[in-house]
Amino acid sequence: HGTGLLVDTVVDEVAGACGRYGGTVRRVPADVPATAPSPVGPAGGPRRHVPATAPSPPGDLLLALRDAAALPAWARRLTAGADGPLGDEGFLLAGSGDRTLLLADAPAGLLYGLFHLVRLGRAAFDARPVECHRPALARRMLDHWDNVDVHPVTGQVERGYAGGSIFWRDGAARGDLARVREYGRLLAACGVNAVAVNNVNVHASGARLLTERLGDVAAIADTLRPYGVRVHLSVTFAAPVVLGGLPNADPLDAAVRAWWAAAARRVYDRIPDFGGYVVKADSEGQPGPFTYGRDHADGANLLAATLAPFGGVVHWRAFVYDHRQDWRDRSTDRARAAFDHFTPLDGRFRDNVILQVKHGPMDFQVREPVSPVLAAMPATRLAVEVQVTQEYTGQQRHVCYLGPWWSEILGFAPWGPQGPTVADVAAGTASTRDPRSGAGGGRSATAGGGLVGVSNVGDDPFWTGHPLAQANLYAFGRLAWDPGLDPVAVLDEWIRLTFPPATTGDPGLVRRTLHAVLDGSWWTYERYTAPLGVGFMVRPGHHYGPDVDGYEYTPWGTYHFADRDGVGVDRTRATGTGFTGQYPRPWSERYEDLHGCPDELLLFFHHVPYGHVLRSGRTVIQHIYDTHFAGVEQVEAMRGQWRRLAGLVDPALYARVSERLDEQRRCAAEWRDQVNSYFLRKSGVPDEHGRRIW
Ligand code: GCW
Repeated sequence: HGTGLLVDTVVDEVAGACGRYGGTVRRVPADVPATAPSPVGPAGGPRRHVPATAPSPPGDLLLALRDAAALPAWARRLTAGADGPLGDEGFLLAGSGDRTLLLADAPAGLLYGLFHLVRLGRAAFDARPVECHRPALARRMLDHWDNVDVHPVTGQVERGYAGGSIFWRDGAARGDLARVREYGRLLAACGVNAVAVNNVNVHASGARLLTERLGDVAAIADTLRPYGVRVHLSVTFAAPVVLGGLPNADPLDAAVRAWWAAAARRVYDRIPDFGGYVVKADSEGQPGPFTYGRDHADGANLLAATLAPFGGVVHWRAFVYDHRQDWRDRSTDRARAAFDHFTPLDGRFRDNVILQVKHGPMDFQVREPVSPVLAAMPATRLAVEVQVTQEYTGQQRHVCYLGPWWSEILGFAPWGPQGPTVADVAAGTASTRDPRSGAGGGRSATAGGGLVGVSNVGDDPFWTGHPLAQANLYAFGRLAWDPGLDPVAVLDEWIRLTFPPATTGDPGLVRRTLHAVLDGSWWTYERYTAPLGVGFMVRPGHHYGPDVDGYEYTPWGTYHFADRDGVGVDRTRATGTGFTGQYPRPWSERYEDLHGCPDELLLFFHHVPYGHVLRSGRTVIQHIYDTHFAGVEQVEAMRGQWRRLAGLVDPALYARVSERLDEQRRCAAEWRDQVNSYFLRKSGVPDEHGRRIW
């Protein structure tokens, strides 16, 4: 029942699926007489129009909008008592064994429900009591770091490892809207409902998407809309100057305000459901309010005020730090920067400003503590930003399933195990607490900002370069919908949806092998790269492969401070940068305490001698050697496991993964040998097991 683009999408999807299995689809519009022919014919399988009162044969699946028409008696019986609201995107599922019912209050709910049925497969038609599903996070968004022009340093897609952009090529829209439509379908199947279509580093052509190239954005929005995906745009804070010819972009200047207000009106004329802006301001050289002596709240509120009448939001990024620091200056700590800049502004942002906070205080490393900003701004809408694109986790040449990492982040409880989690903060359901005193209680926070991921998709035939990196895209959407899901179960869904079971031989082999390769791959990557949370040690610029001292004497604020005696960054209050004090209790105490600090973060918080004994009982230096040898062995094992799938999966996919696993093995060995040799040479401490170190 019902009308509109989204309903048409659902009908198309159902028709396509039923057509494949020889089923039939009947569309019963509530808004046309029961005997009239269906006004909108879905593409796909066979269908006929029948009166709404026709009896449903066994095996039926009924999809309906709850307020569109009276439900048949059997459906009313199945859902008796379940009449709480489902929201814009939620759905209800119930089944008697021979009839299955999917209900939603809005068309997007039907779409998500339908993809849920697809995940269930045959089990969708089992008898089941009423289940209600609603997303935990309202906005589940992917940011594309896609440039419109090919940028001389960062290329078509900044930190993109999957070919070119699906939206832009060589300074213009690609116009491949069929691909964009497929992308919308993919996003809806994962649960993603928003995308920003251009890089947060806004270069000249990207800036013009807001004005003369708005038509290109509108075409993408039109194509994604049927899948419930809203489009957002990264804008430059200097737009009034670079696009509008104004002398300045001061957020308190009346002409600047008028310029942004007119820009917003033009955007909403073309794209009535436009999501809003993403802004990287005063960060890594991007323009911002600091130029005019204003702060981030002034800047964000200016834009937010112009979007508010139309229901848009501003995603203002908290990734602000001094990228020109003097490496000799030990008092400046990049990890502190976001907290120091933003927490004094808590309570000053408008309701439609979302502060978008990277999950860790540094920069998407394989291991970091959770950003303390997430526990320190109770009066601000906060979004958590993760990196689906694998800039620091193997660049989609290495297998690295990030579901377990995101799950750990979202489940982290900054106020201790009884308190709210990071997912609660992103959902807006965390209670407010004073982060420094750790005192509990308080009113419920404002609406949350959701989860944002930097996209890992490009025009590659497998979408993500490494075919197995698709699992990260899928897990991102699923964990944004329900952060409590088990990441291995999510991976299992992806495997079952992506790889049909073998029809001959061992039917479980493909699934078991993919689990063996992917389940622990994040920990494997961690083992052969930078140890114990210290981070970086990557080749500057492109960030691929090892370079232990690559960033050590640079202005970027990412140091490990290894010398002949020890390694790590002292971020304690007692003797270091005081960063541990940005956390509420109990973490401020645990991180401060050399013996309480979790091993995996030890070198993030402490500078220790090589002989320091970890909670695991091993010394730091022996841990470094052992994990680096083990990491490479695990990659070798992954390669062996994968080889068992020759002939069992698509040959092109098999070849692509095989070639990447070879590269992962090569690169992991390079990491092992450079890291181990570096620390052997610095410390002079031999490996207890006498293994070869260069
Ligand atoms: O991790 C760093 C990347 C930059 C990126 C920046 C950011 C878009 O190396 O490429 O710029 O973060 O998040 O803004």
